[in-house]
Amino acid sequence: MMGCMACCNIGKGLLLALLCGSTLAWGAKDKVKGPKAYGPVPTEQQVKWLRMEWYAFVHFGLNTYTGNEWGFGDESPALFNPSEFDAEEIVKTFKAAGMNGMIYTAKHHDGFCTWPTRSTSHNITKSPWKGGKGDVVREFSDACKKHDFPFGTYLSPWDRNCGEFGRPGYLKVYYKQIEELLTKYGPIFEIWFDGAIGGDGYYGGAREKRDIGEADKYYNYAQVVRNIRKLQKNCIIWGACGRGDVTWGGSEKGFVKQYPLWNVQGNRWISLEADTPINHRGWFWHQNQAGDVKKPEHLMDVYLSSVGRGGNLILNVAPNKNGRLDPADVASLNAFGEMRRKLLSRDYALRGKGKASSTYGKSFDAGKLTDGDIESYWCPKESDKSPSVEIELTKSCTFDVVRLREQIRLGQRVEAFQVDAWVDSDWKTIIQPGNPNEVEGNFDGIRGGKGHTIGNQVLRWLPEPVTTRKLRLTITRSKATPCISEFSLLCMPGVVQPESVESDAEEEPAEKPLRKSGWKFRGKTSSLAFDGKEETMWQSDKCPARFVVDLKQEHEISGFSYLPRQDGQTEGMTSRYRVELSADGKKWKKVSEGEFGNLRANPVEQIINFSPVEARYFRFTSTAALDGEGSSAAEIRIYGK
Ligand code: FUL
Repeated sequence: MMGCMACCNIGKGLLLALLCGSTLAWGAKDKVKGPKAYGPVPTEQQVKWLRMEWYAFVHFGLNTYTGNEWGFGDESPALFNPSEFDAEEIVKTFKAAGMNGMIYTAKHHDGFCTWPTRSTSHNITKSPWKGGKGDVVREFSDACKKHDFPFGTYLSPWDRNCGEFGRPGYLKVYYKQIEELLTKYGPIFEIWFDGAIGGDGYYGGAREKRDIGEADKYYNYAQVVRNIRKLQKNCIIWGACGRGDVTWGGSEKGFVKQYPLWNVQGNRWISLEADTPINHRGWFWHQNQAGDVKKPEHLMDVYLSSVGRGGNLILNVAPNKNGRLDPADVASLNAFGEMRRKLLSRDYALRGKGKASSTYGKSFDAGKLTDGDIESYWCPKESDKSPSVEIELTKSCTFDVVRLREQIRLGQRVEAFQVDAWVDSDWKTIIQPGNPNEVEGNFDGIRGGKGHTIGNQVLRWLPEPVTTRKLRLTITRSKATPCISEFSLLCMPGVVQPESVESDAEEEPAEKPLRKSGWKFRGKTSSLAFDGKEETMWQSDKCPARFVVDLKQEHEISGFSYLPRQDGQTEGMTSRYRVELSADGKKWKKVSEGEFGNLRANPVEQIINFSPVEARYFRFTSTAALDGEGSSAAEIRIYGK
């Protein structure tokens, strides 16, 4: 097995990888044939990709300047001027935190291309930055090359700028963009095809709604995938209507939607990638995001419920208007990076002695679980229906995280496992075997979860630390003879506090939310959007729908916030709004109108600021809403003094 590992590690290309894969089923010394692959197996690229574990997402474009999450497509390229942008600095920051690559949004839904593309004039050559000679994709990809850091790109299929969007004409534009990104910037480790597939937009001035019908057909993803394989065969394809190598984890909170997790779709291996922004405000940098950064301990929960369930994690850290990462975001990233490093720094099971209920042969003996070699694996006899291994550690130790890995090159097999520890002269179960019907969703099971699937890796954080010198692993259910490559015992470190830094963003809007006192609400159930409770909400059965709040006295009003419903439903979430103010409740002044983009996938609070206006009455209109006929709001706050 060692020979195999060496050739895979140095990654000498496809031929070696194939040779390596074909010897996998053989024990090197005794030539005993191991089990054949079961079900779909990952490609060499998918294996490599899974071992990256986590990397950065970088949302940076015109939205950084407008405060939008989804630009409409009519934003001026003149806004883009990140005078202090330093790609190398950003790459170094990610690398120092322990991340293993980065993916940059070369084009988001607003259609603005941050490289000098020939496909559309809506691009960076029209921006003042570097006198129209700038190229963000070039700077990031060069910096990544210099620091030996994999570079990937996100290219939104939905393009709210292009007049041809939704028609065949757009496809030429889009295909050209894919080709440019895959031929001019060196190796791309992953290309992202976002699922947001259409709706309203600027579309060259038409300002209308465009429906593309079936996305898979419209984009002809079957052909797109074939073309990408020709241009860059090692590039991992995200999405592409299920034709890619990797698919969405299912939330934008950073967990893969459920555990047990199977990397199988039909007869193909497909991996999951969980995505989330480090800041609670959204994917792009926002002026008012300060202080809303996710804490390192929360990021650890994210890690455990993405990587720890067998997927990968892409964590977004967005540059600000100057092109620099926000110090508050970096502080949290570094602190989490340090926690992860500590967690993985020592495997207490390493070199432990394993005694298995059965083995296929010497090359697959139980010692393979603790030899620190990710390629070698323990495999019991096919006739052994409840295979187990007793592991005696080199000395007694205390741990609270158990990590297991399957040899995924032979397919995913294990459905449930159990771990016992020898404590006080008896076996004590420290991980109960999971039942396939008990599904962990959200952040469930972070501590004390059960033993379900393993796949690339599973991390189970025990309810409390265990001290022992002897453990037992039992595979209680498996679709085929299990092939387990690693059994590790780790220790969760204490929380690392982020360095105290000044965020570049402003704190909340300069003003605080107004205190509700004697307010009168006109509009059925509208008071429920002001009761401080997320679980109750304003709901109207129509859209547009509006309500009025009488604040009983004049205030200088300078903003408001909208929290969409938090109950997991999307019906009635306001996607377009209008806010008007009035001194007398009769004559209204529109102070803000716009879009709350991306609420379906990322239903976080939206904060909108505007120039202060003296007013007593506040009128909120939901002018468009998601799903169904109605409108809703979980909480609304009015800012001012
Ligand atoms: C979503 C997009 O709509 C968001 O704006 C963001 O880019 C996220 C990563 O994917 O589908």
